[in-house]
Formats: sequence, C-alpha cells, structure tokens
Amino acid sequence: MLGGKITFGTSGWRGVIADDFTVDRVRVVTQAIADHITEQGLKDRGMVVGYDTRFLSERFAEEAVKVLAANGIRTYLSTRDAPTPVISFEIIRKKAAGGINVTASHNPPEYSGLKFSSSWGGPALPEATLDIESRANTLLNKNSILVITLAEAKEKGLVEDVDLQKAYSDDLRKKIDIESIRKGKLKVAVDLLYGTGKDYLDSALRDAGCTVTVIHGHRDPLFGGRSPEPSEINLAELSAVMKKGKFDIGLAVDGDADRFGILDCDGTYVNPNQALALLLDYLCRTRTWNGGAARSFATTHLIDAVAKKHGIDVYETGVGFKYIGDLLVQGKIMFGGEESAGMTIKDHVPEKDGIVACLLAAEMVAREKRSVKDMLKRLYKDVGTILNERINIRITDTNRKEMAERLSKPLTEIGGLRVKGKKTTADGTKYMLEDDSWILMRASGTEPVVRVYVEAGSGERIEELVGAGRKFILGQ
Ligand code: VG1
Ligand code: CO
Repeated sequence: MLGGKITFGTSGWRGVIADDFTVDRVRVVTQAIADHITEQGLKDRGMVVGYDTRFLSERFAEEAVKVLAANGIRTYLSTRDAPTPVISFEIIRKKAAGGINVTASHNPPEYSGLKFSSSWGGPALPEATLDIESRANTLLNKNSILVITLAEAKEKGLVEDVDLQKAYSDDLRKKIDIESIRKGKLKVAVDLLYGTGKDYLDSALRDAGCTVTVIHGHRDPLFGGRSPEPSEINLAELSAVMKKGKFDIGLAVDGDADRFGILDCDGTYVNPNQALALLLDYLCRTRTWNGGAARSFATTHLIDAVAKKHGIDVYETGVGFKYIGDLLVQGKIMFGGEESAGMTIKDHVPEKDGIVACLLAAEMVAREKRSVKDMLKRLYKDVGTILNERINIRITDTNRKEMAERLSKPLTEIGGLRVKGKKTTADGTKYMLEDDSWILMRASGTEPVVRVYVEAGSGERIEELVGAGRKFILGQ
C-alpha cells in the first residue's frame, strides 16, 4: 500500500509533500478521478488542469495529465500557475468534465494538494469526493494506474496548452464597475503572498487606472516562511507598507487566489466577516439582482442582518464553498460568503474568488469615498453591532481524542452564560447564549487545528468567549 488512506477534506485532498503527497499518490488520485468522470459519461469533454506556485506543483500537474491521457482523457493544461476560480471559469467556458488544480491553497509551505472541481465548475460535492476517495483507496492496493509519457500524450493530441488568463480577465470587466474604480483614482497596496494572484489582481487594478504597489509578487515556494493565507498576522508587512505611504485600500489573495484579504486605508486589517457584510450591503444597493445570500454555518450573522434590511433570504450551509457553489448554480443566491474570506456573486463562478472580492472592495471604496471603518460604523448603526473572532488551536493526537470526548457532551453554560439554544450539524455544535452571542468549535478539514468561532455584541464578550473556547479545547 502506498502510504495511508487518501481523504478529501473541506476542499480537496491535501498532504505533506514527500510524505502523504507524492507522485505515486497523485497518479492514484488522478486515476480515481479519471474513473469517476468516465463512469459519469463525461470523459470526452476533457479536463482543465492547473497548478499553484508551490514546490513541484507543475510536476505534480504533469503527472495528472499523464494519467488522464493514458485514460484517453484530453487535458487543457494551463501555461502558468492558476488561481482556483480561474480553473472554475475555464471548466464552464470549455464545458469540460471538470478540473484539477494542484494546490494546497492557504496551507503551510510543506503541503501540496489537489482540488477537484466538477463539470458545473464548483468544488466537488461529497457525493463526488466520496466516490473518488473510495476508488483511490482501492487503487492504492493495486498496481493498475495507467500512465503514458507527456511526449506521447502530446503526440496523441491529448494535451492542449492553454492560456487561462485572458478570457477570465476580460470577463471581469462585465462584473466589476471598472469605470467607477477609474474615477476613484485609487492608490492600492497589494500583497500577492507569492501566489497565483500575480498579474490577475494587480493587472486588473492597473487596467482600472489604479496606482498599484505590489509586494511578494514573485514565486517563493516557502512563502517567506509563512502560510499564504491573507490573515491579519500575514498581512502585517502590507500594513507597514501602507502606513509609510498614502493609500486608499490594501488588498491580498491567498495562494490559489480564492480567498481575499482587505486592509483599510490606514493599514488596519478588515475582518473578513465584516468585509462580507459590507460587500453584501453594497451589492444590494448597487445591483439589481434577484436571489438570496448564502453563508456557512461558521460565518457571521451580520449577513442575516444585512439580508433582512434588504428583504432577501439567507441560506445557511455547511463549511466548504462547495455548498455555496451548489446554491449559486441552482440560481437561489446572488451572493455567497464564508468567514474564511471566500465569496462569489451572481453570474460568476460557483467557487470563491479572491480576485473578484478584492476588485469589488476597490469598487466599493471608490464609489462610497469613505474608509472601510466609516462604512462599518454606518452599517452597525443601521443593523446593530455584531463582532466576531476566530482562533485556531493546534492540537496533538492525544488532546484531539480528549477534546472530541468533551465536544460530544452537551454544554449548559459557556463563559458564565446559560446556553439558550444549540444547533448541531456535521460541522459541530453552535451554542447560542442568553445574550445572543454564540460559539462554535470544530476541527478543521484542511489543517491539523481546531477552530473556535465566536460572535458577540462587544469586544469584552468576544474575549471572554474566546478564552472559554480555548480552555474547553485544551482542557485546562
Ligand atoms: C477552511 C475554511 C473553509 C474553506 C476551506 C477551503 O476549511 O474554514 O471556509 O472553504 O478552508 O479554503 P477548514 O475545514 O480548514 O476550516 V481554501 O482557500 O483552502 O480553498
Ligand atoms: Co485558497
């Protein structure tokens, strides 16, 4: 058997390079995908294949192409590293059977990963990933992977090198109010976090007349020693750049450019939940779209308050953008967001898109002519103050077991307040407390951490709840 079991987490299969994530295992997973799409009768539609800027990503992508070709499946292979939403866009454009992006997204540098998107363009739903997983785990014990060389695949016309950038970038002009951004003459600081967003986000901003200062715009498979996640701590350097100059907004995307990061004009980090609520409010005021708003179980209820203000429905989904993507293709929503800094909009890809989110934030700042802080103040006045926080706690295998046990027992009191209601889903139990604050604790499906999500009306309550959650997880 080639290593341990292969499992797809919240988004794709991820593993440590040279340990879980190896050439052999990429071939196995690709064979499972090839069998999956063959059984669905989609094999003649071909697959879009891309890769991020991590160590050996293009090599792993090549392995996927070789296996697909051996199975008689044609590949549209990206000529450069590709954001996941761009793969999604191309799947829809080419009416392909699906797509593979070799990426571990926001994970630390030692990870690689493989995201499989279905023919409808979004991250595969559990029914697809469970099938692929089970096929892959059966294949691990067999020696039946079909592989041919890349040269042979090319000779047979089974690989087409494609530029994914142009069509996607042209399409952005239909979705973003470029003229308003142009009129705003924005000065924008951009952190590309060494990832795939390069020449997508910065170029789109320049095309819209912005003056753009870019940092980390080159490939570094070690991501400067951090994770390519646009979190507050990882954007400290961008914030420092902004404090030295005069900027209207700071923008960032994660390693595969499906997540966004936003800094206010003074370099202050904007919490993604707040950014989502502001963007939803802005879109409701500036677009004439029908449909509701979707948010994951862990995402702020500020979305609900904004939706109520505009009279639109709210859909609550499990954690993972696949569920939001599914609602988008069903035509039920005009907006979908996750607290981890993922969002998409009507008529766009059913996948989170950090590039679109950042451009919409630029558009909002250009049109509103206010700082994010001011917009937020106004929003809170309008719909009430809801603050939130998420912390990640690294756990060992020993405290994982004890924690699971503790989590399985119902709680009646948290942080000194009585539990007034609870909702249990596959993502854990969300406890609603007497003062309308809430807390959710769940194990991540992409990293070896437990996440504690809290929401409350004041900073002090947030602190108390975070403290209670930490104590609960670590058992002290
Ligand atoms: C995290 C986020 C989730 C997101 C997923 C993939 O999952 O919480 O909202 O969809 O990552 O994001 P988890 O199970 O680790 O909490 V990405 O940028 O890695 O595609
Ligand atoms: Co990502």
